[in-house]
Amino acid sequence: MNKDLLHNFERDGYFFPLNVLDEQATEKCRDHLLEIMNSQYAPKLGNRGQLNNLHVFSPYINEIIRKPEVLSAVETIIGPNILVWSTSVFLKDAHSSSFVSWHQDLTYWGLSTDHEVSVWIALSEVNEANGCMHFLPGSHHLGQLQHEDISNSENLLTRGQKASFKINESATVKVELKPGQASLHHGYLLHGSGSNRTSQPRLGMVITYLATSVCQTKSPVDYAMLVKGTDEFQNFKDIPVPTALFDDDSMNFHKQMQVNLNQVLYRGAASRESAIV
Ligand SMILES: O=C(O)CCC(=O)C(=O)O
Repeated sequence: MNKDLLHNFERDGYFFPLNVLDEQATEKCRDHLLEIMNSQYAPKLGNRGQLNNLHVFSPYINEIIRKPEVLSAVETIIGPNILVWSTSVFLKDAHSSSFVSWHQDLTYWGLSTDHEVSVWIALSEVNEANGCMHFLPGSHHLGQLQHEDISNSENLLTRGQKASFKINESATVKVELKPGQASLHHGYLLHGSGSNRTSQPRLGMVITYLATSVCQTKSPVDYAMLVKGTDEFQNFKDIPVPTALFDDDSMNFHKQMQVNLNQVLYRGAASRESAIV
């Protein structure tokens, strides 16, 4: 299985479906995310459609990012020494016109290399009708493409960034997933997603894993959490493992990380409209 995973990932820039959470864990994770989204802390964590770095203050999400089923797949792609750089929850409410423009993740992340992989876990049914992701197979081989920032309040991306590349829709792949299944994608893979035309919310959480050799080039400091192996490079400041949901220390740490991340993500942007402060 892992041989196929690596072969397909290198050829196409993605792999799915990967079964990572059973029914009980999926339900628990979804309920936990809803609890966070409906809490008094939600406005500090991002926008309604995208909440960031929940693993920093949630012991339960911290367990999810270490699931052996996930780490084994990640190890196949980036090797045994693994950091978590970020987590983001993407919610599309029922009948929501939120979308994600076609983009490559690595465009504004400031990371030194593409020794990374993002694992997107479905916490609801995810299909064409409710706005699943679409991938352009093989587009990771194009390397870094030019992007422009397009202001649109329905776009869930930080800067509204869109790749300046003509997408041949007929060559794209729909990433339809069952709850508890995941897709993996490369940081240069062109991807995007459309609106939710159904009466149920679409929910997913993406975890970005880095090889420990990667470093941040756009800021003197950046943060990550070691989840497997050893970190002989120490390129990132270590994120402490949270012990209680929303405790003051981890919420302060989250804030500090967010301020730093905004500086990286919005470098050179004309506007910081959607920056989280
Ligand atoms: O959830 C979505 O529709 C898009 C997520 C995305 O762009 C990503 O995980 O890189």
